[in-house]
Amino acid sequence: VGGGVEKRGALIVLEGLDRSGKSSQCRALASFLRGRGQAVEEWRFPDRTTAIGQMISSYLSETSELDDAAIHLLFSANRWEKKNLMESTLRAGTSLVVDRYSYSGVAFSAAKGLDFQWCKTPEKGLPAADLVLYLDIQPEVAARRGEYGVERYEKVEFQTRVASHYQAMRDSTWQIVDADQTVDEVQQVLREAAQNVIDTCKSGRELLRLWP
Ligand code: Z5A
Ligand code: MG
Repeated sequence: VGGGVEKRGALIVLEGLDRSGKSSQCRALASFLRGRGQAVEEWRFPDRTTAIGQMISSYLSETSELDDAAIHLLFSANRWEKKNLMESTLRAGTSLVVDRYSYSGVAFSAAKGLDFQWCKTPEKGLPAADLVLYLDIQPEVAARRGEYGVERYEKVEFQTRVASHYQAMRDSTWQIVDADQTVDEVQQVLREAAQNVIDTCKSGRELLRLWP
């Protein structure tokens, strides 16, 4: 490093309302970038493979009840348990394409009525995304897509509140992408933005923390 800015992989996060297309776009983006010879891993939060992730999973499928603050902290803990691996992977030069992150954590819990600033606190110190690709869609449009309403939170009024909290977190790392286009059209936009930020991080960019 020696005074210079660190050369590393990029932390790229996909966010957006339920059924905005995050999971399908993440998969396509990661495989496109790998096909171009980039070192890329595809991650998602919640990471349901850990013990904490399994508690979250049973909460989301409504087989267990949890206090809103308690589930908020579990979602956050699920990111903290992956923090070291996230950082070492980035520092090894591998980029991460991540399906949901702290921004989901804050937007969803605040939409349930928890205090917005309180929701941000446990996320403080986690790596900040280099690029947040926000898949922008009207809740009514998302509701017409497959499987809406299966898990918790998927009501239109709730999604409208989620969208307003997402909006309050926008900063210069966010790119707003119109998600009411074909899968391929959305993917084109994501590819270009992702490639640009990967190039920037490859030539050197400080890894920042949430939330300055
Ligand atoms: N949550 C939280 O509260 N706190 C946290 O910290 C975190 C999460 C990390 C589960 O997340 C819940 O956890 C979530 C937030 C909360 N709330 N709920 N419910 P999840 O990531 O496991 O949610 P999911 O059920 O896997 O997916 P999703 O996010 O709701 O959907 P998506 O990934 O954005 O969309 P998709 O699966 O890619 O596509 C959905 C459907 O739309 C599918 O049928 C596609 O074929 C279709 N689709 C996709 N793109 C298009 C376009 N462009 N046109 C037409 N149709 C499309
Ligand atoms: Mg998804």
